[in-house]
Amino acid sequence: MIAKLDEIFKTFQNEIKNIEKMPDLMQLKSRYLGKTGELSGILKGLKDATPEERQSIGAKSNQFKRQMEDMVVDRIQEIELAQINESLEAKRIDISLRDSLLEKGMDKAGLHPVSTIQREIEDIFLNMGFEILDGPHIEDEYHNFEALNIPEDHPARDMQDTFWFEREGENRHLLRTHTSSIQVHGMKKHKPPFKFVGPGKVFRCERTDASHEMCFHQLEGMMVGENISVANLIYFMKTLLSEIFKKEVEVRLRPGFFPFVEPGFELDIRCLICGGDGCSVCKQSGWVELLPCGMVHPNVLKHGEVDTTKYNGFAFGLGLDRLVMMKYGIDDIRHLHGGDLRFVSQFANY
Ligand code: FA5
Repeated sequence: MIAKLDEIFKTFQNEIKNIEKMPDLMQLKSRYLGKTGELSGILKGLKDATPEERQSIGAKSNQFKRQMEDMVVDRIQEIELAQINESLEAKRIDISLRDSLLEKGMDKAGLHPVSTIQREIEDIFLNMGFEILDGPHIEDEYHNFEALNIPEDHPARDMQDTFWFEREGENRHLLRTHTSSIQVHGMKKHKPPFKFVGPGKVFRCERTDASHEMCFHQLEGMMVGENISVANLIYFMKTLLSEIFKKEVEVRLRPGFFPFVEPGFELDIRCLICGGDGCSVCKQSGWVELLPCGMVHPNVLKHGEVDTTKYNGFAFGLGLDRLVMMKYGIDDIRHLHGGDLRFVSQFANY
């Protein structure tokens, strides 16, 4: 029986070496170590053996059993490692791929037109001494609404349909509906006088059409100092538009209501898609809302810990996507974010 045990162990050792796949290994394990396996067969035969034989065979078979179990565990690890290596090899990034892309003429990458215009505007404002600030996409009620003079239950909250995060209680979180929240961060960060712009994505739960997206881009601007006037605001807005369009564009200023500015204005641009005749972008009005602005409301300055007896300021919120549409004559905002490379590559300056 001892010889038989040795033989079983030897053939097990030989077989397990050649096993490459997990199901085969499990089969081998049950063939040798299972309830009806080879080792159990030996142990069952012990009933006819002498007590001494039983003891020595029992001890040896237990020792083999343990060794075989250890070998199975080791082999499992080896097979798993081989599988991981195999899949890593299959998914390996081929850094020489560029050559094949080159052959297909796909070697170029460029900026999205919204990014290009954002950078152009940042440069214009940097040259005028403004700083560039960033703010989080996920905001709380305080920064998006309350500190901007839009308390809870204020009807102005309905002007911007909001994506809320599911959580009850005070100061709930949301996806910022406008870059005006950057005003609040900026005021907390600086002592007046200061001036900054803050570009970024904003989110609104609204139905899309030729001029409305759910996720679009704004660029906020804020200037706070002594004796800032509407004339200063108009100067900066005019400089911005003439630098962007590199030509005279017709604009109109009309009263606009935003709780965080007083007085507030809507700066509209004559629709460059239809030349003012009326189209789906300007909703047949001939004008496109582009640049709401106004003098910062004292309540907002107070939230920013600005001394309102000494300082005042202006703010504006430029819609970047619509600006791109006007600049390049794009008749539907959805082209901009549809992910069609054939469309966006027309605007990339490689
Ligand atoms: C605001 O978001 C204010 N925070 C702007 C502001 C800042 C006013 C500072 C005063 C002082 P409004 O909701 O109008 O305002 O949006 C500003 C601009 O974003 C619009 O003029 C338009 O160009 C653009 N815009 C608004 N909604 C959309 C939309 N759904 N899709 C694309 N662009 C949009």
